[in-house]
Amino acid sequence: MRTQVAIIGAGPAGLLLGQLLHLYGVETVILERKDPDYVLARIRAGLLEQGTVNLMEEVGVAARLHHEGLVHDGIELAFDGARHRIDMKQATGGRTVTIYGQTEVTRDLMEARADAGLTTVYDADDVTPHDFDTDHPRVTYRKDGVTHEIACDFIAGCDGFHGISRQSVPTSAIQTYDRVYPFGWLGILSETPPVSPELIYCRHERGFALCTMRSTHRSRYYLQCNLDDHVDNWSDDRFWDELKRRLDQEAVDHLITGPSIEKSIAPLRSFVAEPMRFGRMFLAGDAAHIVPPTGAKGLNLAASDVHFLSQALREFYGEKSSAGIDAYSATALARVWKAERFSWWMTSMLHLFPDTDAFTARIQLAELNYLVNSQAAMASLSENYTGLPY
Ligand code: RFL
Ligand code: PHB
Repeated sequence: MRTQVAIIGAGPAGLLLGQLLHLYGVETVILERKDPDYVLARIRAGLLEQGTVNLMEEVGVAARLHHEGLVHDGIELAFDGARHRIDMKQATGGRTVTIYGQTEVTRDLMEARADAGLTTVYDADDVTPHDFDTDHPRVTYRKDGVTHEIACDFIAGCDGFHGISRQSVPTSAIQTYDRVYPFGWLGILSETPPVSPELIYCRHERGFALCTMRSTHRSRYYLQCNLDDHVDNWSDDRFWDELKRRLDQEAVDHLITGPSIEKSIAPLRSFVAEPMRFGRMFLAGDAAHIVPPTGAKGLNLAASDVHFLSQALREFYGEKSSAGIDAYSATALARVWKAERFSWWMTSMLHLFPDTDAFTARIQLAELNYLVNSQAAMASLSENYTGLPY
């Protein structure tokens, strides 16, 4: 088989790249290790920047997003027993974010790809990129015990943090930067109305908590937990009790609890691999970088990466110019590092660290107090949270 761009991974990065390239008349094949149901069952991100929404519009899959997504103008920060609203729309001159689950983004993109008759190989084993340091890269994979090969012009490694693409690069050609945080997030999904119409980010002496949602009748709550903790230690009752301890009284009074329909623990880390291009292979999304979820940037960075990459490839095929692909890594990384900084900052300000002594706790509170009382600080948070320009 031959294609122009072989995409490894059918997560949001790979699927969105596939639709953008299709729009620009570039052929793709996507190779995915898991089956479609597994990909759709991963409960992850929920908050989309305007730029991500725009890309969904560009590829013609935003109808359901506009119908079911919830547009949010602000967020709330809770600390010291009180809540403070940040009006991001006002602070940024009109920018907002949209609540729409990653599962729904993925579903819409998958359906569009199927409708367009584009090839996605699910359950592809041992996917391996080859010869990307030459003009004739290839990808091999096994399906039902038979080995296949795809010859291509380029490989897009959209296979997430544990994918094969980044691991195929010689260690001498790649530089990585990371920070592992000494805690995780325990998340639950419940078929209950959200406690408040907007997200509440809560700093508390017992640890961080976040109240978010998927719709007007489905809520998602997170609690900072120990890294060695396990979901089996957390009955629903224990989860709700701990959440109530961390929220302000008004929120506790409004909280509607119910049985969880999903419960999981995610570790938090910051990670960047440089560069994001190796000859004729590009990395995009979690394959190249990870952010702690506190800034809600992971999925949105995957979207901005594939925007830059699709523009570069469009230029390559349309105008026979390599300028875009030569600039891809630097262009993408400039935006990535700003989101890394923002996500690290939000995480540092809101979580309890093992070395959070009385002084550090006071500094965290002073920073939050400054933030909610300074137009300049709120504008800075808001422009980062709603998404820096592409
Ligand atoms: P994905 O989603 O991991 O998809 C990669 C795909 O590649 C496949 N794959 C392979 N395929 C073939 N061969 C191999 N060897 C392969 N290895 C892997 C995988 O099966 C998978 O289908 O990466 P992608 O596309 O880059 O998308 C990134 C996002 O999923 C991620 O950044 C976000 O979920 C992060 N995130 C959030 N991001 C936001 O923008 N807003 C949020 O509100 C937000 N909340 C979150 C989050 C992540 C969380 N967790 C669980 C880490 C909340 C949480 C709790
Ligand atoms: C989510 O809705 O899952 C979500 C929202 C905002 C975050 C992280 C996760 O910062």
